[in-house]
Amino acid sequence: MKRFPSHYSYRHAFHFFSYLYHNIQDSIYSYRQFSGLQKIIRNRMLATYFQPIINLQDESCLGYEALNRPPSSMLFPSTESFYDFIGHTDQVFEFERFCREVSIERYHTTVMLEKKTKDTVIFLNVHPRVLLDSSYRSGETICLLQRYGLCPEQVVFELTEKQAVHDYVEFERILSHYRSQGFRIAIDDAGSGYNSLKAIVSLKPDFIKLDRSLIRHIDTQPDQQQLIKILKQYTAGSNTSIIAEGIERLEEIGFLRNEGIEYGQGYALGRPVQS
Ligand SMILES: [Ca+2]
Repeated sequence: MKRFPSHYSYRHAFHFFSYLYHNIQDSIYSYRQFSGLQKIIRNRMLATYFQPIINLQDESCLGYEALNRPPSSMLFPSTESFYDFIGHTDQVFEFERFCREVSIERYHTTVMLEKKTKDTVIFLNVHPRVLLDSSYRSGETICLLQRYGLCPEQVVFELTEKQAVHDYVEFERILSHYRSQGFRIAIDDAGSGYNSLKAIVSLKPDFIKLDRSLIRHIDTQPDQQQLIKILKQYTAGSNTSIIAEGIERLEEIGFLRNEGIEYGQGYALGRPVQS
């Protein structure tokens, strides 16, 4: 029988223990992140910001997107890492329910009471999988809205294409259930991934939120301008409105307004304000 030289065995053992060590370290870190997430939910430690969505044609305010951010910590160095982590756990529903509650409750206090507006719309970021959950569907959301004097017509669910939808026929069926109750749908981050065109064609959303990467410096970028013109043509005569995200310069507002784009969001129109 062939014997390997002893240095091979040592090296092999070293790699194995190193592999084991890193796996254990990863598991401990994941466990700490998981405990951190539960603590955030338990103690309602999310900060909610509201960013206005403005009608570019008449400068009125359509509504506000609720943005929920975790406290900064070593466990979650960025908001993206926090949301990525949740997507890999079984806490997605639990977290979404929590987010929906704090967003609506704080929208009532910050926007409706403080700004004394009753008819603006709240845009809620929702994981597509959550809409399939029966308890989300069973009228829980409507009870929550009634408690704060809101109606379903004032709620837009933002579905990001970053979380893939596989069965569009089934998904469309679920969405029509929400729509029949008055809720509206937006495709979020459109243009930043692979599925946005498919989602736009299949789901016929009420709003298309164009990703900031398509809007930045649009006043000087002919390729981006061409894309916006095509999308505007596509939505003309339909019930779909376009919201341009990430507007940071007045020149961008000018271009989009001239093209007839209905709505915009971004620092040049209003920064997110903490509730
Ligand atoms: Ca969004």
